[in-house]
Amino acid sequence: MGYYQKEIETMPREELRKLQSERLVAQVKHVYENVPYYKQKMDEKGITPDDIKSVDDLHKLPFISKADLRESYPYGLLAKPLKDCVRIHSTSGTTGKRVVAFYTQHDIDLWEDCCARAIMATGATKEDVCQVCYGYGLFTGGAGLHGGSHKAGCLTLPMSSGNTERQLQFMSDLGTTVLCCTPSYAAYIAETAIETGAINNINLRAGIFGAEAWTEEMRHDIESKLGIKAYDIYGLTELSGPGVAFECSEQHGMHINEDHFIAEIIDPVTEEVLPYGSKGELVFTSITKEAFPMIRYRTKDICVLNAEPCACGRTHIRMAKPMGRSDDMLIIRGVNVFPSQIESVLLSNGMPANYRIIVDRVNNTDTFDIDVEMPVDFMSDTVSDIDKKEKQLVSALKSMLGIMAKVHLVAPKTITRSEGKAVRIIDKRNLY
Ligand code: DLL
Repeated sequence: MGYYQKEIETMPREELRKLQSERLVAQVKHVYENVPYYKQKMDEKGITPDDIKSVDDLHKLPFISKADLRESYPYGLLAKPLKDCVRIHSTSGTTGKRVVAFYTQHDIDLWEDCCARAIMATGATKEDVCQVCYGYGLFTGGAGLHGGSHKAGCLTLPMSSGNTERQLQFMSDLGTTVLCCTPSYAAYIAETAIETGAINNINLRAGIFGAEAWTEEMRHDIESKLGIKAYDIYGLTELSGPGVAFECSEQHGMHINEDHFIAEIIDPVTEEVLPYGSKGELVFTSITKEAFPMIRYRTKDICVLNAEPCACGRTHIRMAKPMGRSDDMLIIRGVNVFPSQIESVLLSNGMPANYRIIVDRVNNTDTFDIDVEMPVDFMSDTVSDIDKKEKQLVSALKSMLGIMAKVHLVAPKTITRSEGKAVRIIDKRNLY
């Protein structure tokens, strides 16, 4: 359904591999000749561009990490003269130096192609009205989906995030059919639409939600509240932005735009490359970027790759929903906890996706509290009913995580809503 670049998206695997190999060889030569930082890393490993003849040689190349990006900030990884660049974007990181990514016009063009593929995979055509409520500015979400929407020929509403009632007003007045925003903002929009009755005046058909980890339970919740099909989209600033991978109508993993990016899964500790189907850290190599190429970039996203054929006909491999970044993984009393596991338990127990995880350390022991907003109909419950419901959640969480959390059901509307990427963790242990 809805191909944008069908001959590429359905290219036979052998042909795709050949294309990847040609592009990889050229990309490696490009960085070796134009980026002293890459040259030095390759020299240290005793690798020259002549050693890279095809995708089979990818494993010989050194990795690059966020620390390398920070060390070389701002121009150290630039592979084109600054005068040939037309745009920068930057990560939303809150710690350390930001990462700044550079784009030539060619880079923007290819990035927008990737986003157009994602939009058209929802079945969108020129008849659609696409409302972009990702943030515009340094964040890549707004600009990426905006450019993709133009290429797909949709009528584009460049709303940016925030002012939810105005979003709903435009959605209803202009007949928006495709909504692009973070899943947490989509949940907020759905909540407001239901409360204000705006839900009865909107005509949404699909949503393209990404930029943060979200669960299948959250997908079903948003789909049923807004009456749409919700598609996942993945990407990161370092690689251009959204559109590195996107879901098709099968909604079973995101197709990686493999004509632009080669994906690997590695063991984050040993750095060994793992076979498809294994869980590990996602690593990407860009093969078409001019200004800011990434060779074996360690994303820190924990994920699984799937090379099984997809019923949609696309031949590009799929990545599962990332569980979250290894950075977001909490280690509580020695146990690994991902916020997405908590979200999954809460939603499958009928709770809304409004929660906050608070971790602290008292007398050398981790404390683990979860504030969860109760649905409005709980407000008439007795204290002992609420107590019982909290205990049920504690027990469901214990079976998923293996450790006890204290659950506090709090009044509706007491947890701040997110208009961009949700901040759900307060880890006070980091303060000591
Ligand atoms: O979040 C780009 C983007 C914008 C993607 C809009 C999708 C839609 P950054 O701010 O650099 O870029 O953050 C990248 O966000 O490494 C993941 O940890 C996380 N992330 C992005 N998409 C998803 C997703 C944009 N669909 C980081 N599921 C990545 C889970 C995601 N995590």
